[in-house]
Amino acid sequence: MTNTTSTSATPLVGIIMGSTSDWPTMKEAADILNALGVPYETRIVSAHRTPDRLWDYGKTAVDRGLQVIIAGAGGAAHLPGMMASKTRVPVVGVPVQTKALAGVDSLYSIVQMPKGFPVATMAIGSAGAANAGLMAAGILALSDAELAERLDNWRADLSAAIPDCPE
Ligand code: RP5
Repeated sequence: MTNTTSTSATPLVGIIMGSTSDWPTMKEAADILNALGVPYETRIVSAHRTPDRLWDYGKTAVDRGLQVIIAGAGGAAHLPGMMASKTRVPVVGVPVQTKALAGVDSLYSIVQMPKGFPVATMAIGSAGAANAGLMAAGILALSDAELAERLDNWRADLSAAIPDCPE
């Protein structure tokens, strides 16, 4: 999982997470980017366990061509905010659901950033991770007409799949 890309193209999105235990959640973001043909990479980067890795990742993000960073973490979830402090690349934060506090701890750790260093914070858990993928795709689609069309089609397909009645 440390060097996954959806294509051989240079990654435009970095999906980072604090632990391998976050991957089942963060895979939802990867699945969306795969479906939309957006090149990405995945990395384990922990604010607490691998702080030097976090610093290096943030320091090199612009030069490596990353356009969006999706950062997921649970509990004392400092990864998205610390990454936002280290790079101007937009950071989308995903609060991973925890057992002890159901992810409210993760949400509060990510969402209340001080003025000057934003993190676009998604919903707790897998819906948030999928939406992070869609948010990243939407940002990239602003300057990529073909991706914009794929995203519009994805949204239309989702709408068309919603039934009129519950049964
Ligand atoms: C956080 O601690 C990770 O993002 C993960 O959500 C949580 C638990 O990590 P593990 O103990 O499962 O590795 O840093």
